[in-house]
Amino acid sequence: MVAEKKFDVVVVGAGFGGMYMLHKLLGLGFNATIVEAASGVGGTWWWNRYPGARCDVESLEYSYSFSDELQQEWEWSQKFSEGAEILQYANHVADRFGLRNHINFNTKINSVTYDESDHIWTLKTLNGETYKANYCVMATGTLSDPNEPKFNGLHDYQGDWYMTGKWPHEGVDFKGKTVGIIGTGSSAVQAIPVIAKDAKHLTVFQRTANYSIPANQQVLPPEEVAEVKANYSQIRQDARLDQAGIGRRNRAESRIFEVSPEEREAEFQKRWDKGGTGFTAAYKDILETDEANSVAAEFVKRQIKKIVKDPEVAELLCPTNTIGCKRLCADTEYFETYNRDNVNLIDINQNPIEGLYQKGIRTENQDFEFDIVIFAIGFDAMTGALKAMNIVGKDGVELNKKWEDGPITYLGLTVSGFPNLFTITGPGSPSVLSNMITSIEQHVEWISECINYMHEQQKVEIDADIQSEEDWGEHVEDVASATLRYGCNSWYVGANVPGKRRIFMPYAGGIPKYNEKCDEVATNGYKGFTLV
Ligand code: N01
Repeated sequence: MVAEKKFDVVVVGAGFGGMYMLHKLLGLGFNATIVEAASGVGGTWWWNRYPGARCDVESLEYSYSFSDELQQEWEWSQKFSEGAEILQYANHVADRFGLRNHINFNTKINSVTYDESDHIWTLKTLNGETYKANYCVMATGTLSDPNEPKFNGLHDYQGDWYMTGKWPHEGVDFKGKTVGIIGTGSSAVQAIPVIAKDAKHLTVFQRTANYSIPANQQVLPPEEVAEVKANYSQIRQDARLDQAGIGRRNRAESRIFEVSPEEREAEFQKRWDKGGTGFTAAYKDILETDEANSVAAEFVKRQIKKIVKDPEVAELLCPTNTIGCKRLCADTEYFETYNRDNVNLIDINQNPIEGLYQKGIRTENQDFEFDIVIFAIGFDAMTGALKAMNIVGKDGVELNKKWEDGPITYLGLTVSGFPNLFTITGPGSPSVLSNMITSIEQHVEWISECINYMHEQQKVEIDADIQSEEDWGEHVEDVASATLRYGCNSWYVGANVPGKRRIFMPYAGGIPKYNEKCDEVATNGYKGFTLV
């Protein structure tokens, strides 16, 4: 019989959200713990160890700001950090702030139930343990529930297969191997150039061509690091005032047709050469109007055609949707890779995949033999990890049932009927449309202040009002529908998961407006919530 463990707060997940949440709660004197399914910290970076994995937000900004000592002492080596370096940083944070002893690794939650008589959440784990807590914080990540491949014949396939989102920690040796990869999203765009260099042959199966901007990866110049470190506090403040939570983003004030064609060509070229996803911030209206968007999109397509030597392959690689509608990728020699003799591209719209067979992938027109197949097919984004935990709130209402028609939240932080439970970067918050760490820090600070307020005021339950939740849901929908992101079949709207209700999940109104609303709610005694 395993004893029950009782805490003030149980945090689920030891990624960047969970670790800062734990640090904050311990600092306030709460009895808090983390439960984590993995055997180490780092969340997304613990799982996504595919070749080429790196962050598309610059290292100097994709890092915690809460401790000046930490940001001054940590040395990032490259402009965009590799996954392994981010994982080292996560481990450093866990050790530096003494978090490790408060984390229960290899502990996967499979039910979370609220008892309204004593206002206690009960979390049960797969290995039969029970945790009880007054508050529960879900720091379970937004892209943490990878889509399992559901292709016909997968079990007949006798080669090795891997998912980018659950990459083996010992690595995969591609030398001398024939490899097939399904998917051309951010994960594949990063993995393909690296795998192509090692493999005997690589075949890429593309359903939708993707826009990608070169990362222009480089070793961080010491003078840039010194300048950022000298101005960190201003940069971090600016990040909280930037739409996407990036302090040094050069966001243009003008609209695209206010400048001459020569001027915008030069601006796009400058941003292409600089590298990274700041490309779509060149003009205010790129994500607002089709006309503006197509000018930016055409620039990128011209670059693809300049890079890729085979005109047919180049044409296939040119996206047909609006730029920025799906998450923009940042790459290192992605398009150049298609000039290699050992790489070919299959358009599965013309030649659909029927499934796998003993030796590889079978399409309508051809059988492909592979030693290794890689599924880079994305995630059940934003809701997958939460739904997998079987969360049951007041009156026995299941979160999965409540969210059947799409996730609805108050501020992306709470769900009505699920009191004392918070989500970090949940649906309805800027989350994946922002620098995740900027958003995580704001959420953690809001949640810890809220829990502290509850404690000081001797309150035992906080629950979002249904009306506030509905109003927020409408607002999230309104701001999303005003952007071009609303229109295409992206994981932002759940279109990549068959049967998932189409709803724009992140908050597209930008960080400043969002933070202002959160602050207003808190300073008005948690307006829109009922406190018991
Ligand atoms: O997943 P994706 P991802 N048959 O969903 C295709 C973050 N991230 O893991 O577009 C054939 O973007 C699918 O095709 P389509 C980042 O936010 C960040 O690559 O649906 N193909 C698509 O091409 C990113 O956006 C970094 O038509 C199928 C691909 O698989 C998010 O994670 C690095 C298919 C999936 O692309 C997800 O990226 C990596 C099927 N049945 C990831 N199902 C950073 O740099 C899906 N596809 C921080």
